[in-house]
Amino acid sequence: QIGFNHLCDLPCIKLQFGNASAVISLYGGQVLSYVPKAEEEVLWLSPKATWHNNTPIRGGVPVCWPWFGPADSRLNPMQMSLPNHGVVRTMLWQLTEQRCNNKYTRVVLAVTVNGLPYHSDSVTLQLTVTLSDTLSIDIACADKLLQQVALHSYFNIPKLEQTLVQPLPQHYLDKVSGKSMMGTTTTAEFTSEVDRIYQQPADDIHIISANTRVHIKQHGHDATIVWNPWQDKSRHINDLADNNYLEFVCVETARLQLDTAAPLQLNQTLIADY
Ligand code: TA6
Repeated sequence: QIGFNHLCDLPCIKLQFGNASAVISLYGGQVLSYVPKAEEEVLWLSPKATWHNNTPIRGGVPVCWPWFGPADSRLNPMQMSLPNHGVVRTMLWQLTEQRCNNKYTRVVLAVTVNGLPYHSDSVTLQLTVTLSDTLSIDIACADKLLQQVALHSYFNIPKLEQTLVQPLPQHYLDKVSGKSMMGTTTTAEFTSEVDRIYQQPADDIHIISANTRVHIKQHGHDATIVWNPWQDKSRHINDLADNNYLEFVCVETARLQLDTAAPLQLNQTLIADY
């Protein structure tokens, strides 16, 4: 089990369904833990994570909205200094609905954002977390403003050097070199820093590490991001301890295209096979 001692003052909701459980933080609207069976933690949470001083929680499933990474110039016309990955990671969300029956346990959280630099109205974003024999996370926004979204999931892995993410498109944008790349396989492996954006990936992706396998089903996405900071980058990240990079990979379900009129509706479902 992950230790929450360092986040003991964080307002959280715990979901239970049979032997499965999940923990969701109201700060960030962020799933922090998913245990499908006794003692098997699917998600990774940094032992140095904090939620004070406007810091996003490092780990679990952060919600990046309404931009991913630094804000695109269309989302930041005044060239203001804006936080990486949007504004809702450091906001307090409200619990708006809860439901429990013999098929699932579900909660709905919402956050209303005012004063985006390119949009004058207030906008509400809704997160639905459904725990059954899987963990399903839905993010939705009825407003048709320009927006990107990513579920920036951190997965707990037993052995980084034996971890594979597949299948992925061969073509990707490599954020480490800033170049567009054509790989030779449909698998991502981790032998140095990895920070890649894969466009138009499959709906089903697997993370295989030693004897564990997590199946990610995704909908409403147009990109998958795969990230591990490796040793050097980790040293510059305050809320990561030196060797923490060996314990996680991020595999993120995202909608990054701004030229779409479709309402925002993104889903990531996690199925663990341990
Ligand atoms: O999704 C990968 C990424 O955009 C990386 O470039 C890396 O910076 C990471 O997210 C973490 O960002 P954060 O703002 O949480 O430190």
